[in-house]
Amino acid sequence: MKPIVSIIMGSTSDLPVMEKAAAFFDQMEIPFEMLALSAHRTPREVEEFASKAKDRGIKVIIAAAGMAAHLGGVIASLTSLPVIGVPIRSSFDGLDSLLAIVQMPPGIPVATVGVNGSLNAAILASQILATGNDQIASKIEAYKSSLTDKIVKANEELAKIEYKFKTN
Ligand code: RP5
Repeated sequence: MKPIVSIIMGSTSDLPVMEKAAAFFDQMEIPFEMLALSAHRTPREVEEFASKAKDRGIKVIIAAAGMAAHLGGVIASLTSLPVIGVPIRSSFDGLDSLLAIVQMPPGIPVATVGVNGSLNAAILASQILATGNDQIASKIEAYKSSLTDKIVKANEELAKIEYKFKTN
C-alpha cells in the first residue's frame, strides 16, 4: 500500500493523542504513514520529508506538535500540499501550541484544529481527499450520517426520562 496521508508528530509522546487519527484512517480504509519528526530536534529531516512528500504521492499532511509548535508551519513552508496542524496539550493547557500553529503569517496557512483535535484533523484530511475520490466521499458521507443517528438515538433516550414538569 502507498500512503496518501502523512501523520507527523513532534515526539512519540504525542502518539496517545494521534492514535485517534490513525484509527479513523483505518476505518476509512485510507493508507497513511506515521513518522516522528521535530522542527527543532531534526530540522534537516523535516526539510527532507516536506520537500519530497508530494513526489511520493502524499496528498495531505497532518502535523501534531506541542509547546513551541513550529512543525506544521515549517512543513507548510516547504510544500504546496495542504497541512493540518494539531496543537498538542503539553504545557499552558495547549494554548502555546495552538497559537504557534494557528497564527501563521499570510502566505503559509496551516489549517488548525482544536487542542488535541486529532480526530477532526483526520476527518478534515479525509474530506480533502474525498474531493477527488468517490470511494472516500461515500465513506465520509456514511460517517457523517452515523453522527446524525447518534443524536436521533440520544433524543429517543431523553424522551424516556420522566420529570413532573418535563413536557416531552
Ligand atoms: C514537541 O514537544 C512534541 O511535539 C511534544 O508535544 C513536546 C514534548 O516532546 P517530548 O519532550 O515529550 O519528546 O516537540
